[in-house]
Amino acid sequence: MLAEEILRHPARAMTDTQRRAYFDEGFVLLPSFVDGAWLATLRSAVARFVEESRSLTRSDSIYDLEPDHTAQAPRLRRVSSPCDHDETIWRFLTESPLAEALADVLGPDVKFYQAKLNFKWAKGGAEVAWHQDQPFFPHTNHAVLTCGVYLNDCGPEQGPLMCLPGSHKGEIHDHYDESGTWRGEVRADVRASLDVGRAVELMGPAGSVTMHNYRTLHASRQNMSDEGRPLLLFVASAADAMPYTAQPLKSRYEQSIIRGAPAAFAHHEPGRFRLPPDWSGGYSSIFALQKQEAAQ
Ligand SMILES: O=C(O)CCC(=O)C(=O)O
Repeated sequence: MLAEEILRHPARAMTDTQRRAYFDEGFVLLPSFVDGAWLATLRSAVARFVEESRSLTRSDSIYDLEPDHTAQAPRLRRVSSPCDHDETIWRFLTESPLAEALADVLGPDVKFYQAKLNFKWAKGGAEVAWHQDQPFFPHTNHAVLTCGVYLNDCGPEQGPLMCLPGSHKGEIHDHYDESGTWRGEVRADVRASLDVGRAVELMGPAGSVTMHNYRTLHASRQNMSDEGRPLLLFVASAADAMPYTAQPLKSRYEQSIIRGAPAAFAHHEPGRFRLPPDWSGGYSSIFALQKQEAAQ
């Protein structure tokens, strides 16, 4: 679905200014969007994941661990497909006002693609290098976005998500290096050409929501502060956007309709872009991919 068609539907949860900002800049921040009750529910789910992870000594298809993770001091980098492992997270996505906000920028028919929970622990939580999401999961049209829910307050020292305004209207960059190895980030020459001084840090109190289009260039710094930065991420699309490649983060909810109805027609936008590696066997996380750790 194209922006003009989406905007013809009345707003449900966002203001028209916020919807316009998403389409013009390629991202938007919804400060304090999630209410206290939902936030408490999500934090309980996160605490359960952290408890579960204590017994692990290596990453697996669900839990991606930082190298210094221990039972006494758990350091999870990511939980893949958290909705599949805690039903309160799926209920949050489908029953809270977040689903209405997704419809505001994706159109009335909204489809789930994937979910993950990125921790970015205090004192060293890993950085995420500049990248676009489209090269990871190209779709037939560009009505695809990632939305993030900050579960703690997030300021500049916690490594907030940063987006480059307008970059969703520019080039889709190669995320392979010169030798053809997947890097999961833009090449050094592209990185050097980015005007990162214009990047906007998306920060706010716990419960603030970020949304960025899958073509928007984004990154986040290491978290060297004393506070963790758990960020619950959902990727969703218009129902008529079809993925070209296999889903690396397996989920029983893949392609489930969150709002509205399934598409009767696929919508294609023209373009030629490189396909990601074959991840039909799955992968652990962007952190592991950018650091070139062995696939799990
Ligand atoms: O956690 C973050 O700061 C960014 C995550 C991200 O960009 C991703 O997982 O694709």
